[in-house]
Amino acid sequence: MKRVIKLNAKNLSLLPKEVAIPAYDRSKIKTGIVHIGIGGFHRAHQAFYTDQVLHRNSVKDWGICGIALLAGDRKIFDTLSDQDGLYTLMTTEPDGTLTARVIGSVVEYLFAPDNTSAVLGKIADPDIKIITLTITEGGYNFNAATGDFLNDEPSIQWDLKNPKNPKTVFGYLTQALKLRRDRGIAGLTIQSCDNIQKNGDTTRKMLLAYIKEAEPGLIDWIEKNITFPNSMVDRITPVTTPSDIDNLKSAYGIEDKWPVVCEPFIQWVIEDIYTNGRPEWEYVGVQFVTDVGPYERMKISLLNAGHSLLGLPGALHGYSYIHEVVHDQLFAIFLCDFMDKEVTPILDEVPGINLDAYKKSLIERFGNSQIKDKVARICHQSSAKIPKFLLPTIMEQLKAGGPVNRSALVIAAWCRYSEGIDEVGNKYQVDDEMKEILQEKALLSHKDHLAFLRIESIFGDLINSGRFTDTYIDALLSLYNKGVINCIKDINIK
Ligand code: CS2
Repeated sequence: MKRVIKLNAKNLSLLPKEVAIPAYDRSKIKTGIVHIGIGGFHRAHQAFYTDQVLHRNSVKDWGICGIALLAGDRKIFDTLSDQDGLYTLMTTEPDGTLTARVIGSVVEYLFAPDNTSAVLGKIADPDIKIITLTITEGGYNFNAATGDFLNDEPSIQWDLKNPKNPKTVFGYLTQALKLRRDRGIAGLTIQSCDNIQKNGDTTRKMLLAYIKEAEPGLIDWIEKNITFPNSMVDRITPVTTPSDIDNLKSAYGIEDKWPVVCEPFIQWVIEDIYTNGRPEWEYVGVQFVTDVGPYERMKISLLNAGHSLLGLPGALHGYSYIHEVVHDQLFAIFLCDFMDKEVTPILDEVPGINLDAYKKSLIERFGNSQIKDKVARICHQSSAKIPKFLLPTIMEQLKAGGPVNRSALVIAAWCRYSEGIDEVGNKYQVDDEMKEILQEKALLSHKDHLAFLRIESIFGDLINSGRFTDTYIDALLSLYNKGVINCIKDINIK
């Protein structure tokens, strides 16, 4: 039986040699970045890149303070507190080779619901030069169809009425930036790391829309002192399971309450418009470019939409994992045809990227059976994802007169999925902010076939495209009558 060592700063030197540990003195690292939304993805991606930067001699200014913003985030805060901010990143190659590395870049952590003033003080601290965000696609709080900020959301209304005691990222940023301005502290960079096209522009637009209501006098200062780079982020990071925790213990003797599991692949492409300095991430593989647009579009419309294309129909068929779906030849062909025929024609050239090789690599990445990415993770919050991942492709293809039948089948599968029961008869929870309306309209769709598409805050005026609604109704009726496998077989021979 292996000796088991609890992960914390004091025990680092006791860990087995094959596990890389921070080789820098963490006590000398100053916090320069505040990250809001310290979940698995941030810990697999930005914190990993930053950990590598901190290994470079003389870099001391770019430690991360991780903010757990929501009441439900207490567990990650407790884990980080218990482990001195340390956690293990477990990367698994398709052949099963596991690499474990302890990441040290998260040097501070705060739980916002218990410590609002500390969070505001931290963001206003002159040492903080960058605020990064992973607040999920839904966290930007806009109407998918119009792009307008949703002022009526109860949490936004709360923040408007209780500015000193905010709950949302918008309320926090507004108060903290006001402190910075009032204290004469320099501006900073606010950087979204979520899967939204033009994620920086979107963050700026939504924050300014909130500030217009909450603190209009601050707008001018923000415009002059804050930049919002766009970026494309990529690394498949499944939800950590109890068996991942056990594997880490049995393979390396490390007791870590919340390690992160991810694929080997990683990519980050960023628009280089920082207003107050940044880490030299380019030395550890990050790409800085002047126009991120083509990279974002490529990634979101191929990888993220590709995930939904496997996830929603795959779940209906009763699959549990993404690799199982893509190992099914029928689904693999369906995905390849979607990428080639519906997405590729609307993509711009992406500098330095061979699209054929990129698409091939996606099939391999989705097929990595070692990372055990659940279809449930992909289907979760589809109402926040589909409008960003798939609807832009549909709208462009409708404009261009191009094919939309594979995309329409994905939307029809989403409708059918929202009933909460798969084709094998298994019931599941539809885990979505909009689940009531999704479920209601999905059930109604058996009689009124366009009911689901009439959810305007998701689909906008898509309902007015006769070409789309005809294709969609065909797909939905075929799903009801023949099941998902036969629909995919039919579409694959077209
Ligand atoms: C996934 C993403 O949530 C989803 O539906 O497509 O989390 C995806 O795994 C990441 O964006 C990969 O970079």
